[in-house]
Amino acid sequence: SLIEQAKQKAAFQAVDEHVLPHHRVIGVGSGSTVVHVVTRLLQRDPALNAKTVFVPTSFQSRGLLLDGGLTVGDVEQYPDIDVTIDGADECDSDLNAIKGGGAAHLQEKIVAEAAKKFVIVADYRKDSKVLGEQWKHGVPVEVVPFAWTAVMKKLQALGSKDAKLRMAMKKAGPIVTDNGNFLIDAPFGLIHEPAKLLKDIKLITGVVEVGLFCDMAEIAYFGCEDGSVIIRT
Ligand code: DER
Repeated sequence: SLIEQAKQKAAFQAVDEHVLPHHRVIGVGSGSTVVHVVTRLLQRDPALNAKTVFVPTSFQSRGLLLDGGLTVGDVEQYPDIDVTIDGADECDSDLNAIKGGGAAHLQEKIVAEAAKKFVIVADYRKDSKVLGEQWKHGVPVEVVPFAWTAVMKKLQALGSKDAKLRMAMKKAGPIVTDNGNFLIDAPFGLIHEPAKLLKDIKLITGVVEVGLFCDMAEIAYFGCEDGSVIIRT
């Protein structure tokens, strides 16, 4: 599809330009765009990959790396990551991002922060001026399960309309993250001050992590319908 081709173009160019031969520890995000990141990594010289440790951010990304025969390590053992590449649900013009569409934003944020450089790869649907323009599912908020109704009330008090506990599709009841927590998707309309909203949500008791990545990404690659790639820094 045009969207998959756009994701692939962005992912391939980002890997080619930011995963360098001297790098030894690479963080790998979660979701569908990073599938193309791993595909490109597997096209590198096997001798280079043999000297490299890849740090996943979910069972999904761990599975991609293991299926590719790549060496997997965790951020506990490898706290100094050369570069982390990950997708996003939406970016604004300052490269603040909404993440967590794939329910993986806690480990993703930890692995992104541990990296010297954080690179976003996405298709054109994620390229916005202001957060909330295109992504209508709200800010993903990972919460301690028994606190979810208390957190929900505080999110509504912060101005979120129609916040919802994320329900599973092929499992009865709510989604449970790789970390054993629940997720609330909290819409806030257009988010003109993402850093302030991040702080306000993070301070709610029972919140584990918030799917707002502010002032973290150094560069973003957006694959376009016509096969071109827009690069924003
Ligand atoms: O859940 C996540 O944070 C993913 O990285 C998500 O933001 C991007 O997923 P996609 O590449 O499948 O759109």
